[in-house]
Amino acid sequence: MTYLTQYGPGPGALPPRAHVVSDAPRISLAGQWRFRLSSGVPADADCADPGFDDSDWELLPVPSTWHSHGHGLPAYTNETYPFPIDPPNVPDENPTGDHRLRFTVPDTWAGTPAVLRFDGVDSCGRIWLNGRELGVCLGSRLPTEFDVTPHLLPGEENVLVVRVHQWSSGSYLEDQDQWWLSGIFRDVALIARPADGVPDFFVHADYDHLTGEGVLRVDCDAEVTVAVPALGLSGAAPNRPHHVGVVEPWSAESPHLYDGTVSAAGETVPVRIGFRTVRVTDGVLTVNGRRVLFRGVNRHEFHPELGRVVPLDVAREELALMKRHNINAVRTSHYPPHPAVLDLCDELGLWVVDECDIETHGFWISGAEVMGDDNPADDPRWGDAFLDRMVRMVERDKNHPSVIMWSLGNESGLGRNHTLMADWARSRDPDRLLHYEGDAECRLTDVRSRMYPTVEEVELIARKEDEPLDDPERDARRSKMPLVLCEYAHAMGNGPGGLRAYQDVFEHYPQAQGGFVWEWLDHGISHPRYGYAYGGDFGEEVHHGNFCCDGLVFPDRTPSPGLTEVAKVFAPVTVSGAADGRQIIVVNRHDVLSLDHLVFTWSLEEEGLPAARGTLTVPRLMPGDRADLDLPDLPVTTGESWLTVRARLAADNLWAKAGHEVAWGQCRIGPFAAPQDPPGAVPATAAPRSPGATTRRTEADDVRLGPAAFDARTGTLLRIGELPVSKARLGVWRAPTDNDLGRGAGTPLAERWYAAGLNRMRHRLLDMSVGDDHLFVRTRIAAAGQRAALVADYLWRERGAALALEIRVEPEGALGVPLPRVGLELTLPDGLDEVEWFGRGPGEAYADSREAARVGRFTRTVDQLQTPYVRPQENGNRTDTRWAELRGGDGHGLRVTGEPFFDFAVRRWDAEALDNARHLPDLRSDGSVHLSLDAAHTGLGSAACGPGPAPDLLLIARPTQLLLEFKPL
Ligand code: IPT
Repeated sequence: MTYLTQYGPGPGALPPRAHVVSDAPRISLAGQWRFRLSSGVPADADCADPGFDDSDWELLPVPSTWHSHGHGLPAYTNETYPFPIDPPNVPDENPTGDHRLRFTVPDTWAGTPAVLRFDGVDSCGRIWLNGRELGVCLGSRLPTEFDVTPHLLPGEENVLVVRVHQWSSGSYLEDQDQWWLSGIFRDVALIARPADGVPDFFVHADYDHLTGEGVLRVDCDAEVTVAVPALGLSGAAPNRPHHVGVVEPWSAESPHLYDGTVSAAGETVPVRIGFRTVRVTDGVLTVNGRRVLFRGVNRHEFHPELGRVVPLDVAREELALMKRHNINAVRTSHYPPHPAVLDLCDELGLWVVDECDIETHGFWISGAEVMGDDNPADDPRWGDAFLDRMVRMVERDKNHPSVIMWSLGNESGLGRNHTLMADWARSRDPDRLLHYEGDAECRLTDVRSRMYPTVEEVELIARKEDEPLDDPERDARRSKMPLVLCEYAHAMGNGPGGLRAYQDVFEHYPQAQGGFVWEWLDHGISHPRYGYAYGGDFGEEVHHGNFCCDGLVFPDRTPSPGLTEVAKVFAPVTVSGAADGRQIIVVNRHDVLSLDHLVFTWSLEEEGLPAARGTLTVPRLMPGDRADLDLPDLPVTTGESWLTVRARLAADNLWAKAGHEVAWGQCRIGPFAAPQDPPGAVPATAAPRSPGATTRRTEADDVRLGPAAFDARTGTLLRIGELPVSKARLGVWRAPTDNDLGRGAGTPLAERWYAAGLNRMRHRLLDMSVGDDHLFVRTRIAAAGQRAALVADYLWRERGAALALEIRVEPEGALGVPLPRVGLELTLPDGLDEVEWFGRGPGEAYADSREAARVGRFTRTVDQLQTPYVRPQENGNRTDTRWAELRGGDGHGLRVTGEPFFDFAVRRWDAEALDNARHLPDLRSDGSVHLSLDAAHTGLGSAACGPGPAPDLLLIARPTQLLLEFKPL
C-alpha cells in the first residue's frame, strides 16, 4: 500500500485551479452510492472492476462521512494522534470505505475533454473510473481533479470506484482539534473542459482609496475576454491592467461585488469582483486605506448529524447568524472550507483568513516546549506535501475578495517546509498577507499572531513593551507588524468571560487589530442517549472529552449566551449615558460605514414597564466619530427608570431584515443616585453580631416571624406563608464550568475547590436567639478534614407581611481559594414554574460576561432559565436583580426583593446534581425547585484554554453581606 505511506502529494492529479462554476456541462455525482466498510485495507481491489457485483453493499449518500451513517465510530482527540506516531506509517487497522457509483453521461459529451473533481475526501482516496486507476486524492479539505477524457464512456454506463482510507500519511498533517471522520465529504462532479474553454485565471482588483478608482487585471494564459457591464468593460484583454475609474470598493461592511464574466469561444465563467487593496501601513493592517478591526470567530466545518458535511443552506444561515451578531471576520480553522462558503463570505461581507489544511500538533508531545525532532514541518521529505497543500489552497481560493490573508496552517511548529509555503505564496500572490501563529518571531509572516494571551500581554505588545527578540533587527521588523489574536476567548461551556477587556485594548491601540474567538460551533454529535455526544462517548482509547464543545453556538447552531455577549461587545455602535446623566453618547465603531443605514429609537421604562418611546435623531457620524446628544423630552417618573437606545437596520439586507437590532445601550434616568453598575457583593463593615434577645417559643415548637415559620430547635426556615421551604442556608458551590476546570490560571480553580471541600460543606449551629421581631442564627460552615470555615449570621426580621433577612458571612481561617459564589439557597416545592424579575436580563450573566444583559423586567419559565451547555455545568445566573417572583399556576408563590441587588438562579436540581451530570439527559427534576440568591459569583474567565477570570473577579472570601426580603404571594 505504498500510496498510503508516501509523503505526498497524491499521484495523478491535474494542476490546481480556481474554483469556478462555468457554463460548461457539469454533472454532479452526489447521491446514493454503494458502500462497503472494511476494518483494514482489503487485500484486493476487485471492486475496481466495472463488472463487480456490489448489489449486496449498503447504500450511502455522497457527500458524507460514513461514521455519521452508522458505519464505524467517530473519535475525538484534540492534539493526540489516535494512532502511534510512526510517520509516514499508518495502522493496519485502517478503516477503508469502498464507494461505487454507476452513472451515465449523455452522448453530447463525446469528444469533450472532461475532469472528475473531488472537493474533499478524508483522508485519502484511490480512484478508478471504468476500471482504470486515475490516481490518489490526499489533502482532505482540498480539491483534486483528474483528467478522465480517455476513460469516460459518453452514452454508456460508467462505473466510478473510490476507495477511501481513514488513515494515510496525510493524517499526520491533519491533526486538527476535531472529530476524526472519513468519507467523500464534499461534492464530486464530472466537469466538461472544452478545448476552447477558459483555463485558470487570477483576478486582481485593486482599489486606490485616494482617488476612489479601481484597477482590474485578469491573469490568464489564454486569449480570454473579460466583461464587467457595470464598469462599461466588455471584451477586455487579460494580463493587463484596466483602469475602470471610480468604483465602489469591497469591504466586510459594504461587500460590493461587480458581476462579470471571463470568456473564451467555448466557455463563459461568471466572476464576482470586489475591489480592495490590503496593506500594512505604519504597522497597521488596512484595507482600502482604513484600519480594520477583526471581530472574528474561528469556524470549523461540522454538523451534529452529518459530520463534516455542512449543507450550503446551513452554511449560509450560519454566516448570516454571524453577521447578525456583529461578527465581521472568519478564520477558516484549520483548513480551507467548502469552496461555496467563500462565495458566501464575498457576498455577505466577512473578512477571511484562509487557513491551509496542515496541523501536526501531536508531534508536540504533551509537556514538551517544542515539537519533536520528527515534526514534519522541518523534515524535507514532507516538503512537497506542505507546498502542495498551500498551492492547492491559494489556487482554489485566489479570486475571493473576502480572503485577505493566507494562513500557513495551525499548530505545526515551525520548519523549513513553512518557508517553502510562504516563499511560494508571496511570489504567487503578493497582494495578500501571510499569517501563521506558529511563527513567533514573524520570520515568514506579515502579521504577528498570538493565541490566548492575557489582556495584559496584548496591551504590552500594543505598547511595544513586551519581551524583545534577541535579534534587534528582527525585533524591529516584528514590532512594526499588526497584532492579531488568531484565537482568544475560549468559548467552551459557560463563557467566555472577559471579552470587554480585550475589546477595550483593540479599540485603544491601532496596532491591536482584534481577533478570532475560539470557536464558532460546539462539535457535539447528535446521540439517542446523550443528546449530544462528545469525546469518550464512543469508547475511544484516547480522547479529549468535551473540549470539542467550545463554541458560541450549540451543535444545532442555536446561539449560546456567549454569542449574545459577543454581539454586544462587537457592536459597531456604542450608546452610553454621560456621567452627569444628561446626555447620550453615540460612537460609530464601524471601520467603513457611517450610521446612515441605521434607525435609532429610544424607550423609557419605569420599574421595567414602558413609559414612553420615540425616535432619536443622530447626526451623520463617520467611523470613529462620536456625538453627545441631549436626552429626548421624557415624562417625569418616580420609580427606577432606564432609557434604552436601539440602533436598527433601516432596510432589509442579505443577512437580516429591516428592524434587526445591531446595537443598543442604556442609561439610567432620574433622581436615583445609585451607581449604574453596583457591585454584586456588598462588603460588610461590622463584625457578625447577635442582637441578643429573649427566647420566644410557640406551642408547635415553631418560631413564627411575620409570614414565616422556623424550626425552634435549629432556626431553620420551614415556611413562608403557605409555601414550604427547606434547606435555606448559605451556599458557596457551583457546578464547575469548563473554564473553572481549566488550567489557564495554573491549578484549575475547580480542582482547588474540590480539594478545599467547597462541594461538601457541612453546617453546624453555633448560636441562636429569638426576639420579639427577629430570629438570630449563627452557623459554622466547613468541609470534612478542613480547618478553615465560613461563619454565617442570619438575622431574620418580621417586616409587616414580609420577612427580612440579613446574612453576614465572615471567613474563619484561610480558605486559600476563591469561592465559586456566596449566597442563600432554598429548596421550594415543585410547581413554581414561572419567574418574573426586574434586573439584568433576559439572558444569563456573570461578573465578566454581563454586557449583553440589560436592565428590564422579564418573565421566563424555570425551564427557559436553563442554558443547555452540552456538558452540564453552572448556568442560568441572572444578575443585578432588584426583585424576583416565583409563581405557580395559581399565581401563588414568593417574591424576593434585594437591598439593593442580588444574583439568582432557579433549577429543578441542585448544584451537586448539575455537577454530577455528564450529559443533558442526566438532568432530571428532583421534584422541587432550587433557588439560589447570591451576593456574588466568581467570574467566568477563559481558563479552559486561556487566562482565568481577572483577579478582581475572583470571589475572595471576606466579610460579605446580603440583604433580602421575602414576601408570600
Ligand atoms: C488551540 C488550537 O489551535 C485549536 O485548534 C483548539 O484546539 C484550541 O486550542 C482549543 O480549543 S491550541 C492550544 C494548545 C492553545
